[in-house]
This record gives sequence, C-alpha cells and structure tokens, in this order.
Amino acid sequence: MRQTVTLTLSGAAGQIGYALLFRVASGEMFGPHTPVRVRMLEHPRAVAAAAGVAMELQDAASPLLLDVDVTADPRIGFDGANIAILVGARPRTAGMERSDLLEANAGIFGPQGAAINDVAAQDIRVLVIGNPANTNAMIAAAHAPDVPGERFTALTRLDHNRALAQLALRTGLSVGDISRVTVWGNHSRTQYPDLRHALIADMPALEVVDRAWAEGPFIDTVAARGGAIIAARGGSSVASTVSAIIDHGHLRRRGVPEGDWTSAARISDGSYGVPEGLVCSFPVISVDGRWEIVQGLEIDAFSRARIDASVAELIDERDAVRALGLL
Ligand code: NAX
Repeated sequence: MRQTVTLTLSGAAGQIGYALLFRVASGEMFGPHTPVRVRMLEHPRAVAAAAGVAMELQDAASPLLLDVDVTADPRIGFDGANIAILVGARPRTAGMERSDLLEANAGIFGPQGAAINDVAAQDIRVLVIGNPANTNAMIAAAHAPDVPGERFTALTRLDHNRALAQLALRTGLSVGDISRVTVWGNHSRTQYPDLRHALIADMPALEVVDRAWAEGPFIDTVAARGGAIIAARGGSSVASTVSAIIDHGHLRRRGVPEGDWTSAARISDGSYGVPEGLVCSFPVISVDGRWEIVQGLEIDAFSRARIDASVAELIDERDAVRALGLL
C-alpha cells in the first residue's frame, strides 16, 4: 500500500460529487493501491443528502476507503487535505446579475481558500470545478497566501477532451493519434481551443483538417459543447466532467506523455502576455507534480486575438470581484 491520500470534495452531494466518489472508491482516481480518506464538504442544507451519499460509499465496501466524513465547516473539511476538489458553487439563477454571481461565489471560495491555507496538508493541491471556475480558483488562491499559487488550478481538461473528441470525429482517427491541442483562456464560451500546434498522426493538424473548420465550427462546437449537452440531456455534463477530473489528476501525478501537453487553468506568470495573477488556461506539462506552462509556442494574429478576447473576460471578472472588495 502507498501513502494514504486525504481528499476533500466540496459539493459532494451534487451530481458530480455522486459520480466522482465511486470512482475514488474503485481506485480509478488515485490508483488501486492508495488508501483514501474522504472528507465531504457541503452546504448546510445538503449535509443530510451528503450523509446519504456517504452511506452508499461505505456500502461500496472498498478496501481503499479508510473513512468518510461529512461536514459543512471548511475548517473541518480541509483539515489535513492533500487534494481538494472544489465542485460546490452558487449557480446562476433567473434574474441574477453577474456581480451577484461573483459575489456569492467569492463568499464561498474566499473562506474555503482561507481554511485551506490554515488547515490543509503541506502538499495540498486544489482543483476548482465550480463555475466561474477560473475566477473562483483565483479568489481561493488569494485567500491562501501561504500556499504556492501554482497549486490552485481550474479544470479545463474537459474542454481539452472535447477538442480531442471533435478532432477524432472529424478525421476518423483515434484520440490516441492526436497531441498538442491547447485550450486557452476562460472555461466559458470565450475559450480558445487551438489546433495551431496540434499533431494528428505526427502531421500538423492544419495539414489534415481544413483551416476554415479549425477556425470556425471546431472552436464553436467545443466552446458550446456544455450547452449542447444541457439541451440534449436536460442536465449539465457529469460523467465526462468526472473523467476529465481523473485525467487531470493522473497527468499531474504521472506526467504528460513525452512530446505532448494538456490544458489546465493556472495562475499566470505573465506567459503569452496573460496578465500575472489571472487564472487562465494554458498548455501545461507536469514537472515533479507542478503544472508548468509550455513556453515558446508561436502565437499568430488569429490566436492572439482569440486569446486576448478570453483574457479580456477574465480581466473583467477579476475587476468586478475587486470592485466588490472581495479580492
Ligand atoms: P449540483 O448542483 O448537482 O451540485 C452542486 C453541489 O454543491 C450541491 O450539492 C450544493 O449543495 C453544493 N454547494 C453549494 N454551495 C456550497 C458550499 N458553499 N460548500 C459546499 N458545497 C456547496 O451541480 P454539479 O452538476 O455537481 O456541478 C457543480 C459545478 O460544476 C457547477 O458550478 C457547474 O457549473 C460546474 N461545472 C464545471 C465544469 C468544468 O469543466 N469546469 C463542467 C461541468 C460543470 O458544469
């Protein structure tokens, strides 16, 4: 048996939490030999539901599951956490202004960041799923001054996987033949799935698929995929999100295959002209468990405009949170 992992999952009674926890119990998340302690963090109104999920998790009778706790208190929930997956967020409801949404989420992610700072394990890694994921990750990081900023990421591997899937469907090849796809920017409709550096069966992607498709329908389909799934199944992506969370974790711990990279939103160090401090999706590789931005990619005028448009949205979100005095 390897060292144990303490996983704190916020929003654990929700759809993603319900799907994710059983893949943790089966060993898919941390491997078949890693015992896991699960801390379920929920809003007080959903603690009873979370307790029901905890009962089911116990009934999975997994030898990997050391123990399962449920709490509404972030200071208890993040105590000793090695991995925090922050799914619980305030969704936008009818009539809600964007500033109300940002304020409500800052009220969740600020205190959670502060609790992570004070009580999590030294090696804590934080992955934010709850939307607006990039800005929520930025807020959490800002409230955890003792935790290195690069430990906070927001999930864009789902967008990356969606881009791989579209390219595989278009070419009739396998996703295993595709590398070096990048998703830049915000996890929102402004994101930029970029094929400029992608390879398909070792050929430049833009020599395999036509440029007009890569610059139009491809981007639109990937960026609108979440909405298309809601329209088709009457609910947001759940199982594919969980797969992407697992991919993100595996790629960080085991490393990205040689010559490839993945996408993750992490705090910008100014790379590619993205203002420092914004949490932006970049091409990344994992070096000793740290996400490092792939450097030196050529950015042409088309890419520049697309990246800038998504970064402008991130700046807007940051400024709105600042104006509310929450950052
Ligand atoms: P659900 O509404 O099923 O679950 C959310 C859970 O969070 C609920 O159980 C709720 O009680 C809990 N919660 C609310 N406030 C909380 C707080 N302060 N502390 C702890 N828990 C709290 O939503 P679900 O389908 O699980 O999705 C959750 C979030 O993921 C949403 O914000 C959604 O927008 C986001 N997504 C992000 C994706 C990404 O790629 N980054 C893709 C999928 C998903 O849409």
